[in-house]
Amino acid sequence: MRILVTGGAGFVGSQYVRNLLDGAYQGYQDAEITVLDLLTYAGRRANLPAADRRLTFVQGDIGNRGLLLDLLPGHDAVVHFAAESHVDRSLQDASPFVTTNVLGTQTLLECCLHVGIERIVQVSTDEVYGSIAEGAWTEEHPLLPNSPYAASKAAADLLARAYHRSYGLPVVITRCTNNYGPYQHVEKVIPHFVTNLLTGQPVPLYGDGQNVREWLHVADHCRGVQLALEKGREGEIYHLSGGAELTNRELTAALVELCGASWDAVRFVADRLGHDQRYCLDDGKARRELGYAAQVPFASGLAAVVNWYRDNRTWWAEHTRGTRPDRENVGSNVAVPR
Ligand code: NAD
Ligand code: TDX
Repeated sequence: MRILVTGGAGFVGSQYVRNLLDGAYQGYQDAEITVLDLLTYAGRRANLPAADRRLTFVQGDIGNRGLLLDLLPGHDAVVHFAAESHVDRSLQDASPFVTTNVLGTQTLLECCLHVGIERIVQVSTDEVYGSIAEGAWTEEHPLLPNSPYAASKAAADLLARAYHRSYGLPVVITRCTNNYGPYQHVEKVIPHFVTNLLTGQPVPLYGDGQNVREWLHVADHCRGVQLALEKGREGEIYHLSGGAELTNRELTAALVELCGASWDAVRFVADRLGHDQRYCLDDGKARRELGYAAQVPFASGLAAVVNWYRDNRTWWAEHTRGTRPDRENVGSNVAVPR
């Protein structure tokens, strides 16, 4: 079995690759893995083992057709994580999101078709549905994305679906709720708040802090992606949810406590543009068809993640330089229209 993993040096992709190499997925212990990753600001080679005979690392762009046509032959499956992934950045400049998430995904799908790849997983997000005041989305809900990031992921999903319907490309789409875990870039809310709180800096809570997110441990997400790879029906969409719903205010209070900090560190700042109020997925289909169930309890999972950041300061010290607002500018990552 040979698997090509795009974006395998990022937060979720590297967890998936580490789990594959650790033997977490029965029957895949000997899988050969090719990671294709551009190593943007978000990806780091050091997120993966330095040397493993089963792992080949290629630095390159999913939008590079020539490279893909060289690399893909001989692979049985492609798991597609590569993306521009941060909503605030998409509000500042949407073009890299269209280039990578839309055009890059289309190039990848086209090349998979050309080469005859037998299995593709398109990793997507709950954000494609927009915002839901109550209840939970099923896979049939219309796509109503609100940020340029979410719109670019929705476009990628629709292209994947179209390549299945038009050409029979064997692709399965997964959509999951907010991930948390180790190796997440400090631009995202949990690492941002934890690293600020651990260093005595304020944390910027957008708007009134009442927006709700449903949290999923990254290892559970990756288990779901693997199940979709193994058992998902071609052309189908599967939701992977975590079940831990919190307002951002509740999340912040938990992080303040876990970091041994004080609520005085919390600053309410201008809201994110088009800020989605709430996301929530119904994952009944993945439970029934794939046997999916999130396993990591949120409270212990979150505490372990805080400890990971506490113990891995050199990892995030590098990230924080130049990639997030400094102390004086807390809240300046709230995008303003150009
Ligand atoms: P990330 O930003 O941490 O990692 C993205 C990786 O893709 C990086 O290693 C980056 O170098 C690479 N990359 C970017 N552009 C590329 C290109 N053109 N060619 C090759 N590689 C490129 O993102 P993440 O949080 O790990 O998210 C991974 C996937 O999971 C994304 O598709 C995202 O939409 C999806 N997702 C993430 C979450 C979450 O909470 N993190 C939730 C739902 C869905
Ligand atoms: O500084 C902050 N302050 C704040 O209040 C940041 C960075 C975020 N927030 C709020 C905005 C959101 O309501 O916290 C919530 C989570 O924000 P992000 O970490 O930016 O995640 P989100 O926008 O919900 O998107 C995430 O989940 C779905 C990932 O970044 C996406 O890649 C994924 O598709």
